[in-house]
Amino acid sequence: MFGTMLDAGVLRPAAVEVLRRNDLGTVTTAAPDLYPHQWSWDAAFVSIGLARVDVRRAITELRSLLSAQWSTGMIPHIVFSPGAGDYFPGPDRWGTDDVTAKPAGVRTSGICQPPVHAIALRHILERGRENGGADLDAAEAFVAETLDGWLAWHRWLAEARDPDGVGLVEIHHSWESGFDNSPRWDAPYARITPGEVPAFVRRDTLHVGSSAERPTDEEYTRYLWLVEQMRSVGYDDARMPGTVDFRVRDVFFSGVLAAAAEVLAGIAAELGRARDAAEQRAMAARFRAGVAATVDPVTGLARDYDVHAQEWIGPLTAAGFAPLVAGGDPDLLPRQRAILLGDDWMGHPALRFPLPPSTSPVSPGFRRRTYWRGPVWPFLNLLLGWCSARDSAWELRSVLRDASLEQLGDLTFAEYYEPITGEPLGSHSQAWTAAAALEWLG
Ligand code: 2M8
Repeated sequence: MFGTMLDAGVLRPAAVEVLRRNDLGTVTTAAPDLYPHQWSWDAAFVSIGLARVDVRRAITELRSLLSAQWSTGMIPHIVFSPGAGDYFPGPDRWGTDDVTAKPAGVRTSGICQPPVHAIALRHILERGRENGGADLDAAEAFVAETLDGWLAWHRWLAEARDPDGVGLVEIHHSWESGFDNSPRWDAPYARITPGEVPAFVRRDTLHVGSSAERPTDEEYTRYLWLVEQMRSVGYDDARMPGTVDFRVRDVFFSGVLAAAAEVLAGIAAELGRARDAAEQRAMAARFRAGVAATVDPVTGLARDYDVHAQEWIGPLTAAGFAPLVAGGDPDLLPRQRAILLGDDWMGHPALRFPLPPSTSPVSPGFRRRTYWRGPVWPFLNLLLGWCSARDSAWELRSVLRDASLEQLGDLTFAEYYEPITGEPLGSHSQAWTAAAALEWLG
């Protein structure tokens, strides 16, 4: 049995210490050895946790990320820190150095991740307002200074990745989803025959207890093939859809955009930017509707769509709860909450803690120890908790909070947890896990 009773007096300082040890000065590494650079959506969650401890350091985290924003509006999924530890694929493999849209002087990947940043911005503003004084001034100044950057990010997603206005964001690599090797991506990847991929040596498997916790070499070959394809067209937005073998409308990513656009609309309105606020509100409505339209009437879960195959994607994963993230629909949301709390998910009798596994335990694709194929991800529970509070779904929020705090009481701050035994897996001292603990403690 893993997991201990909550002792906030121990959990909080331990979480603060994890963020301190991952702190490179102006960026926080996603994890000390496995991920020694700044990741886009990790940075947003990290700043939520940091804001509970040090509002100005939280601001610095987002400011650093935004300084790597491409002129297109895209926020890259990795910002490499010079001199930090080895990670594969590193900047040379991404080959973005000559991309003119990338700001000079930073090295980044060439893809993006879900846009949780405006939600983090809102948290920073709230903490600044609670604390008052210099924190309030810094938070308000930061929001005013960066609003245009966050707006440009959302606009790029809406325009470059949903040019037909379907209300779903198209991704070109499963790393863009953040759910890297989820069973969601098995069918699209199975249809890809990788071309020539330069030889590679993985480093990720060196930093986990067992390589079975990570994606396979076959999966990595496909991941790297897509990088070769995108690189061959210089990451040019206009040429990507005609080039890449992976084109999927990602329902969870789209749900995040809907939620974030609504939040950014509120922030823009507070700054007196009525036109931008209206634009973000319309964007939120468009992506909420796009997400709702994917729901499978039989399972009640939202689905991704494979553009090349022109097929819905079936496996029962946590991404199916994208409507709970997107918010809005008064009929759909209670039904989704009942499913989430039910026996196929959080209420499954075998679970160590009532927390949603990344893949349903009743799904044939469920793998208890393998990364995005089954383990429980603490940062995702925090996101679902925030959405529940936003929608006054207090029962769901309280189950998520109590169980999360109990899980995190093991003080490993693991990247993910085995759902049945509660064993910590992947990297330990993962920054966004520590941040989730701080935010749950409040
Ligand atoms: C994982 O992804 C990276 C590639 O981006 C990897 O496996 O090397 C995912 O869990 C992703 O969602 C996360 O942002 C990243 C850093 O924590 O690790």
